[in-house]
Amino acid sequence: MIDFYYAPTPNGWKVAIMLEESGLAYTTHLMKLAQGDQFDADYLKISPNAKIPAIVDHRPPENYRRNAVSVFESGAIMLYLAEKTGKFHPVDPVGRKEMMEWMFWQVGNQGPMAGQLSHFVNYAPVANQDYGQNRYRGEYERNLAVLEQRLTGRRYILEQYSVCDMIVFPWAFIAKPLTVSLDKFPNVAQWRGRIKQRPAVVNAINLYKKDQNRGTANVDNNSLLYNQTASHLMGDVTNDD
Ligand SMILES: N[C@@H](CCC(=O)N[C@@H](CS)C(=O)NCC(=O)O)C(=O)O
Repeated sequence: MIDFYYAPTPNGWKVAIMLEESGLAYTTHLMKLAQGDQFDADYLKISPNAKIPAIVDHRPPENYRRNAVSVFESGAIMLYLAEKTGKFHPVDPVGRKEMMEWMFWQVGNQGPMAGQLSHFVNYAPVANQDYGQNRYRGEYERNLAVLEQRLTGRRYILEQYSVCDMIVFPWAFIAKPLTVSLDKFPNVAQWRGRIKQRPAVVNAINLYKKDQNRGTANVDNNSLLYNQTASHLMGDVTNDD
């Protein structure tokens, strides 16, 4: 059994997709991020960066020689689960190298840029939106261009559907709410449509959908989530501070 620490966000969906696709048994723990569940002392032992997603696997592979294994960071979780199940990852050296390239590209480029764009589109004070929105829309679109070129003549990022598609999909899925049209990126649009209809992906996107933050918690009313400092991890900060 796997404990899955989750909120209905693009980073949460990545792992939800992998869990659904691979048919592993899991228990979802809905994390109320606006209320600060991510700073709970017990959760920080699992996920020291105070973010979702994270997992605890109570039946890790034997060679771990542990009764339970925790994993944080979406890329690390996806690779752990791919290795554990032997599914959705290439094993030949070139395929494996390419998988690593696209996984690291996602967690180091597409994800952070999309996350910042989302911040400035959805949560930043109106007076401070412009510079951030323009910069991160440009970066988000630049990353879409990288993906567009990779998908030329390909159905998936690697030879077959893999953890790379699962990890890249969520932030492309929400292009429209991020104020970006995929009209300029036809390969991405087709790939997105192909993945969106997979039953496992539908289940993942619907997991606790009603608990999505649709802008109710924002910079003006939630200092826990939007004005984080070192004190959030080292001191005693509550939403009333
Ligand atoms: N690099 C991390 C990013 C995770 C992340 O940013 N998670 C967000 C939700 S999408 C979160 O937990 N936010 C809570 C917070 O910032 O306090 C990953 O890929 O797992």
